Amino acid sequence: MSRLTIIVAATKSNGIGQNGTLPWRLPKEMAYFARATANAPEGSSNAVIMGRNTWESIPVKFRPLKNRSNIVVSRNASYDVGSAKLESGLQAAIKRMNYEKNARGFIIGGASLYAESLALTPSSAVGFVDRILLTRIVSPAFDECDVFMPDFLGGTSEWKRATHDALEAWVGFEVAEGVQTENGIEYEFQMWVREP
Ligand code: FOL
Repeated sequence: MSRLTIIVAATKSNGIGQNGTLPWRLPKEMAYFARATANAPEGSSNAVIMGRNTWESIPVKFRPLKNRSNIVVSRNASYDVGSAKLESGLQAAIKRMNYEKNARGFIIGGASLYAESLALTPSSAVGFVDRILLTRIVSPAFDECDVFMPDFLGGTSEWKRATHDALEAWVGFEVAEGVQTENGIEYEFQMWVREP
């Protein structure tokens, strides 16, 4: 069973997208995403697993995301992902990540892959999401969002927030602490963990 990490930027109502794209432009936040997902020990690389809509949302000039193994999930076996890798489902994508011996596996979206991966149980053998790198968009509310991440913190959630020191230790670089402001948008870098 491999441990997986979800990375996501979401509003307080869990909005993550609008009209097939990100509702905000946050260059420093995007730089954090790129660095956190690409940072791997010398001689190894991480995998980023994404759904087909998320793949299409990445500007052509940035995909496949450099210095990472890009695995795209689509039920359409003839869907063209160029030099990225195509898998028919989440389980197959995780298996590929495992035999490629990637250092870390990140689920980078979107809504349906977040929901499906959060629902994996430790006994499901292939993988389990035990960490979420959440960038919480504090304000504005972005009420126009039309796609949402599941409310993983609601109800009797087993998720616990890690300290900022633990976040930096895990990603392997210094991360700005507290509420950040970029383009008038307020957000915070957080890490949440749960035990298998
Ligand atoms: N998680 C977080 N924290 N922020 C995000 O923006 C985010 N976005 C996605 C998934 N998880 C996220 C999915 N959407 C690129 C574009 C959209 C996207 C993910 C990545 C992208 O172009 N990334 C480039 C950086 C480009 C740049 O420097 O502007 C990369 O190399 O990662």
